Amino acid sequence: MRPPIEERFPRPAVMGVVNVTPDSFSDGGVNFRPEDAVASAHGMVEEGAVIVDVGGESTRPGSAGVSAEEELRRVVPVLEELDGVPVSIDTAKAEVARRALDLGAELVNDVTALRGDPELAEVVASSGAYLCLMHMRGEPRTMQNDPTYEDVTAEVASFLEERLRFAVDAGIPEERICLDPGFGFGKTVEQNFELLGRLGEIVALGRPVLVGLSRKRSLGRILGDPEATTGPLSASLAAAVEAYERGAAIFRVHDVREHVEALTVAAAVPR
Ligand code: 7PJ
Repeated sequence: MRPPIEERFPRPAVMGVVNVTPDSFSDGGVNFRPEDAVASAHGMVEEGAVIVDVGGESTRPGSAGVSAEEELRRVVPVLEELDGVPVSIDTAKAEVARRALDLGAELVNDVTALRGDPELAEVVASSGAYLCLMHMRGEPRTMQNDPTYEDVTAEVASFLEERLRFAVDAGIPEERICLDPGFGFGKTVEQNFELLGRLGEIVALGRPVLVGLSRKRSLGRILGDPEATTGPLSASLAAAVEAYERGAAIFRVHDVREHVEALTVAAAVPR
C-alpha cells in the first residue's frame, strides 16, 4: 500500500520533465533518443528531483496527438532502463499507463483528468498508483483559440472538484490524487497570472497541488515578447516561488537543480 501522496512527496517536491518527443515546445526534442532521456532522468534525480515525468506525446499548443503504438515506442525503452528512478507517466491512454505501471511507474499524469480514455480510471484504481488530475480547456490543437472564462479560478476549481469526485467514484482513493490548474492549457497570459495569484483557492480544495509553470510561454510574453513560445529559467523560478508561497506542493520543471535551490530557500523562510 502506498502512503498518501503528501507523505510520498512532501512539499516542495520537484518533478523533472523528460519529454521523449521530437517536438516539445520547451526542450525541442533533446530527449527523443532513449539513451539521452535515461541520462537526463538520472541527472535530474542527482539534482534533487523526487520523481521524473516521462511523456511520449507532446501537448504543446497546436500539437496533434500520437497513437498508443507510437507513444509506447517512445517511452517503453526509456522506462525499461529507469530501474530505481521514481517515474510518473505523462499519458492520457490506458494502454500506455498500464504498460508504464507494469514497468514501475508510480504516478499517472493525465492532462485530460480522466476524460481522454474511459479505461484509464480503472487502470489507475486497480494498480494503486498516484494520479494527477489537470485542468485543460479544449484540446491542445485548439485550446489557445481565444479561451474565455467568467472567472477562471472559480471555473478551474469547480472543474477539479468535479474530476476529483469522478476519480474517487471510480475507486481511486482521494489520498492518492493531486490536482493541477493546468497553466497554459486553454488560458491567456492574463488568465494564467490571475490563476497563479489565486492559487490558494485551488489549494483550498484540500488535495496537494502540482504546478507546471516551467518555461511556459506566458512567462516569455509577460517579459515583453508577444510571440514568445517559451519563457526563461529566471521567470520560471519566480513563478515557482510564487506558487510555493500560495501552497503548491509539486513542481513540474525542466531545470531541476535551480528549482530545488530556489524552493529550498523559499521553504527556509519561517511563516
Ligand atoms: C503540464 C503537464 C502541466 C501537468 C505539460 C511541458 C508542456 N502536466 N504537461 N501540468 N505541462 N500535470 O512539457 O512543459 O502544467 S506539457
